[in-house]
Amino acid sequence: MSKLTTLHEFIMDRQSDFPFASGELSRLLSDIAIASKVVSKDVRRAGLMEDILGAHGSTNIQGEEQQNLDVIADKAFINIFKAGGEVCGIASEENDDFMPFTSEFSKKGKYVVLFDPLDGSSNIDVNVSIGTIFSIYRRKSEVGTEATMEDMLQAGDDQVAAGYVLYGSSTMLVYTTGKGVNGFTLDPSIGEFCLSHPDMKMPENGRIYAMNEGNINICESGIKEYIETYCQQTLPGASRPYSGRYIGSLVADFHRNLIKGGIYIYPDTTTDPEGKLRLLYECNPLAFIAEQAGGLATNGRERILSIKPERLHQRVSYFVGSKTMMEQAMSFMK
Ligand code: AHM
Ligand code: MG
Repeated sequence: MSKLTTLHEFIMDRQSDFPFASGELSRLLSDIAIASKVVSKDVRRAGLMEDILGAHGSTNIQGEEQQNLDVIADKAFINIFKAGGEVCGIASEENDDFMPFTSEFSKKGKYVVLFDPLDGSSNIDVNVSIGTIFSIYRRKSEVGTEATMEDMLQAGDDQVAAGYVLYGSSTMLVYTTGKGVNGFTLDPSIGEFCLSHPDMKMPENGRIYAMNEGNINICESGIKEYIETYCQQTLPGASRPYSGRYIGSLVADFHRNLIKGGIYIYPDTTTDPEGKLRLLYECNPLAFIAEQAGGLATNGRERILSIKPERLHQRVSYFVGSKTMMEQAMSFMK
């Protein structure tokens, strides 16, 4: 049996990909892996612990009810970023404002992290896959000072790394630093993420579409036309229409489509006129991974990664998936 490559070994091997790298990004990625193991441990015993499941009794900036696990995950990541010294500030889906770290130690950090600590909150209490999504940028402000809003509002194209952790049938960490996408599975017996999915590529075409179809009549009519034309017909050469699969956890829907090929659609609707998903915490990191794996991500018209963010909690219409399916879907957008 060949020796497994641990995430830590892999990160160290790849450090030389970055000229003049001083190891901070490597340490930051390792810190993310550690925090995600802490969260994974809590997710795995959630049903047994009263203080882990259920509502926290608070709402976040978007007016959504926070779950205990949202808050636990948020704290786990923030604590490790504060302790690590590579990060000068963060922005999280669960916090109203961005958080500059005020210690002299953290002010020397070169990076900011924007993240959704626990995506798919509505699935926590029903034992369905959930995840963490993160996005790393080099700061714009001067090292040694406090992080600024400008550090946070960078276009997705400026990401230096992005990834997600999926707490599914196993716990997986998938990330990119702009040189391909690699996936690691947590081996609980040794407590290590091990390389299980090297150089991930999204199939160029697929047969799975993921959308909350309850919204089909309150979104742009082109989406209904695309789904009726391509997804719900038996196309020439096929034996049946595409399969509709919607988990309601973006990370899980995205991960399945990354492996099997597919398209995920969350458009703006009359009730959510800007869309539901957040550009900075959800859409940009997964768009970076999708493009690195050969897929596409748009808001229906333009590349997600080219959008210059204006607000921290900005929402966008989101289409992400296999290249051919994305091109077909985009051709229906007026
Ligand atoms: P969350 O970050 O509060 O969990 O919201 C994001 C989630 C996505 O994971 C998922 O794809 C979507 O919201 C589901 O929304 P809906 O229930 O409207 O289909
Ligand atoms: Mg989310």
